[in-house]
Amino acid sequence: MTTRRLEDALAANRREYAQHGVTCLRGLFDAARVASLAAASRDVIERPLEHGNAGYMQGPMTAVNFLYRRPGPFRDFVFGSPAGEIIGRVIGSGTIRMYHDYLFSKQPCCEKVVPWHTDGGGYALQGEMMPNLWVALTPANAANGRLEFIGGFHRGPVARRWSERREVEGPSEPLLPDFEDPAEPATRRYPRLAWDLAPGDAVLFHPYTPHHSKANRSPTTRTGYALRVVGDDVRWCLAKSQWLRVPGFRYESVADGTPVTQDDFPVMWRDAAAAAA
Ligand SMILES: O=C(O)CCC(=O)C(=O)O
Repeated sequence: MTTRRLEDALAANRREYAQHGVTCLRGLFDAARVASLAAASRDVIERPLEHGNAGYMQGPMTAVNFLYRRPGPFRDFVFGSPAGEIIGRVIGSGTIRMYHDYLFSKQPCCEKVVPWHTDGGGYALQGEMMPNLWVALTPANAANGRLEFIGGFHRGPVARRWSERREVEGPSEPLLPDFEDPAEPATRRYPRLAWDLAPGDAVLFHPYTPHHSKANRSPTTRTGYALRVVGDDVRWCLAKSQWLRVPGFRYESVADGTPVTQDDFPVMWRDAAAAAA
């Protein structure tokens, strides 16, 4: 697709992302590439540690990260698909760098509920341009644990909270509201958004958009490949959180307030027109 056509195709997504902090992207990735990712994901589910690192939810569900660091379909997708350009054009960033990836899979009858959280709260980074592109590799729907979002919440200061910390941090850490409580004002105020996805469809969401996924109560597997990326306005903020540590990265080598330009975070896409201007 030409840049002009892609820009046009994404106009509604840009508006939706700005308003709700999440947008659904349908059919933008090559079907053969998605099929190759889906096949690779089945290998990861069988032998997770041969492909990447175990995330903290690995076990009750498949949660394996840094797959893109090894040659193969995940790396090819990160650097050879239009994912970086699509993200950059929706969020308005001239450069998109890889921060980390995650394969998340729930087998049939997987009871694991991923609780409400925001991704940005767990990074040693500050800024708005560090979204998550979650690409469906199987159908994802209400029965098998699709992602659900709290629309518009990212625009309020309270969104800089991270619910899962209630278990691991002290009581001084502010909490996300309990979106499961119908009496909670935020539950009434903000819309709950979710889309059924076909393989190759994706949701792109802001780092401070609360999201969760329920158990898989269906007979089919639900798998998604999540890319967490950084754009132009992102800066190191070591004081904030080092909950998600990037393996091999020397955190002591960076200073708060400096941009993320280190080789550990390779460029996925750069807007050639903006760079030439
Ligand atoms: O795939 C899931 O169920 C959870 C994904 C998620 O929470 C994330 O990518 O941040």
